[in-house]
Amino acid sequence: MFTRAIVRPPASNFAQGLTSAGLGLPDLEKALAQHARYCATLERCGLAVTALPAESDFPDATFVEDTAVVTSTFAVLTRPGAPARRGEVASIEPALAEHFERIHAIAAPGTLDGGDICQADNHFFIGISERTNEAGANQLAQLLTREGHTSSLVDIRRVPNMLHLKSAFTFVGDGRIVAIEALADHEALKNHEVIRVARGEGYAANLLRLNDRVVIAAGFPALHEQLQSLGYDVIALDMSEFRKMDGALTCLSLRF
Ligand code: CIR
Repeated sequence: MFTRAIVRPPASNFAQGLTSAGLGLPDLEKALAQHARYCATLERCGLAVTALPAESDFPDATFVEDTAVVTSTFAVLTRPGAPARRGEVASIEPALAEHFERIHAIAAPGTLDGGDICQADNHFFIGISERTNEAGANQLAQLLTREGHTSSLVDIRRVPNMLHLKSAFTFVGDGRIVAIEALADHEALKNHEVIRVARGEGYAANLLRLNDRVVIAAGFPALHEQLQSLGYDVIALDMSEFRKMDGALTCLSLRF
C-alpha cells in the first residue's frame, strides 16, 4: 500500500535538462499541466502528495525518483551518475527526514540513479547502466541485504537507448513484470510472469502500480488493452513533455 508521494514540478528552465530523446524542446506550460494531472492521479490512487518547490539550479530536478530509493521503512539517498544532477540530493534529504528515521546514502566512487531500481515486493532489481555503476549497485545490494531484502543486478549497458532499468521494465504487482522485448527473457526475471510490451510501445514499459490502479503513459493501446484484459484498472496519462526530456511516469515521484 502506498500512502505518500514526493514530487517537484518542473522549473522554468526544464528544457535545459539532459536529454537524448531527439523529440524537440518541451513546452513548459504543457509540462506543468501534465505534472498537475500526474499529481491529481497520485491523489486519486490514495496517495498524499508533498510538492517540493521547483528548483531552477537543476533543470532535471523534477525527476525526483533519481535522488533516492524509498521503501516502506527506510530511504537511501543516491549519488546520481550525471554530475550535473548530483546537487539535487541535498534538497531531497530534509523532505525524506520528515518521514524516515533510517536514511542511508550511496558514497563515492559509487553512482546510482533511483530510476535504475525496481522493487518487486521483497526483491529489488538493480540496473547497471550509464548512470549506475557497479560500486553503487553493490553498495545498495549490501544495504538491502542488511535490511532483509533480496536483490539482483541487471546490466542494461548493451541495451540500446535505455537510460535506466525502469525504462526497460517495471513491476505491476501480482508477481508480474512488464518488460520490453530486449529484457523479457532475462535470467533475472525467471521468477516472475513477464508481460511483454509490443514493439513500438517500449516507452509504456515504465508504468506505476499504485494501490488498486495501474497508471500508464497515454498512446499505447496494445499494453493498455493487455493490462485491462488481466483485470487491472488502468489510468492513462499524457507524458509527452517529460518524454522529450527522457522522463517517464516513475521518474516524477518518490512513492512510499
Ligand atoms: C536525465 O537525463 O537524468 C533526465 N533528463 C531524465 C531522468 C529520467 N528519470 C528516470 O527515468 N528515473
